[in-house]
Amino acid sequence: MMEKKIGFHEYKIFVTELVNIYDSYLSVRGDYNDGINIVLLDKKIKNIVDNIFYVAIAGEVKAGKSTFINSLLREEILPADVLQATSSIIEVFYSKRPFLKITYASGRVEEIEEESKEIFKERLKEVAAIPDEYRDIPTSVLDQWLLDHGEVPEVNDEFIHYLEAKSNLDNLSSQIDKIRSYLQKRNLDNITTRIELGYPFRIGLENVRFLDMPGVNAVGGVYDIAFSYLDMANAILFIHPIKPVESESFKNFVSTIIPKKNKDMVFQVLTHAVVYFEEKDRLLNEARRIYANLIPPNRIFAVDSILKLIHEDLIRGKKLEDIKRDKAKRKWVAFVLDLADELGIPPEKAFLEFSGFKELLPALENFLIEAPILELRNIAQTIHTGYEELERMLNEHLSLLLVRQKDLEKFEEEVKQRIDGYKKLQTEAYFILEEAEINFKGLNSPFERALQEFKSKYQELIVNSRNLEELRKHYRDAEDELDEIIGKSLSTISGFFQEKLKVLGESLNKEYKLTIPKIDFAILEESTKKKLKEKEEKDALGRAWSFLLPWRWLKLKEIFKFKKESASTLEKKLIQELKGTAITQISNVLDKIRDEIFKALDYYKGQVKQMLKEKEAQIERLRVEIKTAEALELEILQTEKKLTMIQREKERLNRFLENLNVV
Ligand SMILES: Nc1nc2c(ncn2[C@@H]2O[C@H](COP(=O)(O)OP(=O)(O)OP(=O)(O)O)[C@@H](O)[C@H]2O)c(=O)[nH]1
Ligand SMILES: [Mg+2]
Repeated sequence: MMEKKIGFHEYKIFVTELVNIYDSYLSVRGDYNDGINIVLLDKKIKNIVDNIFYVAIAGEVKAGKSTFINSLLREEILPADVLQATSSIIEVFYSKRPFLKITYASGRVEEIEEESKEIFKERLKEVAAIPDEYRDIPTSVLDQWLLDHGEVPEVNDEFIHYLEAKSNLDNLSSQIDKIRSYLQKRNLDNITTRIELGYPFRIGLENVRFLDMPGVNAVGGVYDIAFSYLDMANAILFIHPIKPVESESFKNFVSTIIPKKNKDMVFQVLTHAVVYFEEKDRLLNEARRIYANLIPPNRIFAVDSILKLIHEDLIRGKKLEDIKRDKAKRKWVAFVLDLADELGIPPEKAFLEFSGFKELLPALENFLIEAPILELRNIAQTIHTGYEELERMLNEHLSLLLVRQKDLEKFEEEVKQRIDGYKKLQTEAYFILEEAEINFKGLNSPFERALQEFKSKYQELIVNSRNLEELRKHYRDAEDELDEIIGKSLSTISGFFQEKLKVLGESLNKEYKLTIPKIDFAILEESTKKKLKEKEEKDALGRAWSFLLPWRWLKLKEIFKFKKESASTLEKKLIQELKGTAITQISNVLDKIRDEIFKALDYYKGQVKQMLKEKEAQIERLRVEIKTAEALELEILQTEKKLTMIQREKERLNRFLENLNVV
């Protein structure tokens, strides 16, 4: 759909323009009811303006995630090292005021403000990195235990057995002292739950939050929280060294960790490209071929973060000999300069050129704004609909005013005609409401059938799940499919009303010159959907979901009692239990959703009744209002002026939509 690549810069210009368009619309519209739900439209505009894009940077331990973010952000601010590993998720984003905010499990918040980047980096190293001596024990499992139980466990055989089962590590009994010493040091007051780093980065990505994730195969697995972050991400960049290009962890990541609906958000970024400079193109092509069934080729990139950082150093006027003092860079400075010379590329351009970021960045920006651009288009179209409705209303009003000015008798006649039309409208609308009731509430309604089908499909999938991963995936897919069903049902309902009202409107207009106002169904649909979604998350699904988190399985006390059994027996027992819960939860959620859809139907019905009332009042007003000739003339002039303004604004909107359409 996108022909020209546009980025955040252009996107921001579109947003500003739309906000202007919206402000004019509000003032032109005044108190007229054009059927547009202004409260919701307002919310949409706010969302667009405050929209934050989350970009999750995932990958194996030491893949180069932190270095990659640093090079994107043009600051060496996240600790990156051959030794120290990132163990907590760090949110990094643009902020005029530099600050580092650390939230601990105890609720304590530590904030460091207005400090230099070195101080932030040091503090991050202290709180977000696993000390070297503990790298071979499952620290994240231990932390999770402390988070869940709030007390230090007794480190005995049982506990070691538990750790081994959870982390897939063997021989932890030889590490008993280390585990004890680690647990001694950890408590809720030094386990971090959130780390936010705001800094005045020299980039135009003010609305983006980068998430530096711990390695996916970090010892002992991933924290619960990592999954929530992956779920809310707008793009997920999986970082992997370019060699070896074949990666089990990437396949695993895409097929078991990422829920279906987020699969289209994954990029693969192959790092360390300069190290294999000669083979880079071949390796990139190979990756595109190997992963063809997982990810489209235009979402795989080869980059070198170190080269990008050297490029940034040069831009800041750092001298080559100073850059070379950095061990990670030294080798590559000479290498690239040599290569640039050989290929006849100016040395100041070479580092960026070979870094691969020139290709990656525009692609990422373009991808991130694709969805919001659609939203801009929707909003613009809604405003356009509003204007058309206003135009219709004002034209009708104007024509009546003109008749009244010329011929009072004819005016009375026309008003009478409309009142007859209104009576007819009332009866017809009543039939429409009746029909809606039968269509959408019956046992045989398509909506009810979809719910029943959904139920049996997922019951079967859940019963047949062979392990926790499968169970988790089915459950997550069920949530997404439910979204689809809700969406479809709502649009069927609004489609029904829209069509009926359109047909009715046309016949009334012909016979009685009566125009009936439009109802903004699209925007209603979305708000109902959102409402349902929030409910869902807060209610049963949300709770069931955290209950299902597989890496929490041994937390269940009654299951922990069977500690003498093998891990696989335990897992089987747990799966049985979870399956039962999942099925009950799905049933409960379906009942709730049915209720909500019925409420939505009632809401639509309310809107139709409201429209009838307004129309009645409008005609009544027209009839009883006595106007002097001057007042009449003034009103005619004002109405004409308003119509010209609408014309101009509509043209502006059309230009806006045209410009959007070329991107
Ligand atoms: N040449 C080269 N070296 C890189 C590149 N990316 C990372 N490195 C080096 O690889 C090492 C690990 O990089 P990090 O950024 O710490 O990796 P990480 O994925 O954040 O590691 P953890 O947080 O520990 O899991 C560092 O020594 C980096 O200098 C790259 O693109 N090219
Ligand atoms: Mg890191």
